[in-house]
Amino acid sequence: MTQKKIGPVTVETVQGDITRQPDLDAIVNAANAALRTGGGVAGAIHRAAGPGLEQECLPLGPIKPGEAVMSGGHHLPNAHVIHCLGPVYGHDKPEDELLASCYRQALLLADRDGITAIGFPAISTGIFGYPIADAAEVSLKAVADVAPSLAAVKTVRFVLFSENDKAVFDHALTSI
Ligand code: AR6
Repeated sequence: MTQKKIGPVTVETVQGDITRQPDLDAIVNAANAALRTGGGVAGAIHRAAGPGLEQECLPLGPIKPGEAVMSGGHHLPNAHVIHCLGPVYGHDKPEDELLASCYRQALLLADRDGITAIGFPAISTGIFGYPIADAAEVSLKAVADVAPSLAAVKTVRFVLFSENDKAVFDHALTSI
C-alpha cells in the first residue's frame, strides 16, 4: 500500500478487488447510466452485493456522466455503494471534467453521510476506454481539490485491479 496525506485526507493506493475491502464504509461503482448490473467492476459489485442492489438502484437511474448516487451495500462488507457514471472516452466531453465530477460528487455525497473511509476503482479506465495515466492524473487531482472541504472523510483508497494500474497511480500520486 502507498499512502499520501493531502490536507485532512489520507489517499491510499492498493492492488486488489474493490469487493474485498471490508474496512471501508463505502465503495464506489463504475456504473452504467441505468444502474443495471453490467460488466467489469459493476458486475463484480452487483454479484457480491446480490440482486437487492439492482432492485434498489433501478429507481435511482438513469444518471448522466459525471453524476453519483448512493445506495446500501446489501451483502457487501460495506454499508454503502456510491454509483458513478464515468465518461466514455472520446464520446462524453469534456471527459476530464466529467471524470473529475464523478470523484467530487462521490466524495461530497460520502461526506454528507458521515462516511470516513471510501474506496474507488479507476472509473472509466476499462470498458469506457480512458487511458490509465490520464485518468490517474485527473482522478487524484479531483480528490486533492475536494479534500480540504471534507469534514468526515479521512481515507480515500484507490483499489487498482492490476499491478500496472497501481504503478501508474503511484507515479501520479508522487506529483500531486
Ligand atoms: N476491483 C477493482 N477494479 C476492478 C475490478 C474489481 N473487482 N474489476 C475491474 N476493475 P470498468 P468503466 C477495474 O470496465 O470503464 C460496466 O459494464 C478495471 O480493470 O468496470 O467505467 C458498467 O456497467 C478498470 O481499470 O468500468 C458500464 O457500462 C476499472 O475497474 C461500464 O462497464 C474500470 O473498468 C463502465 O466502464
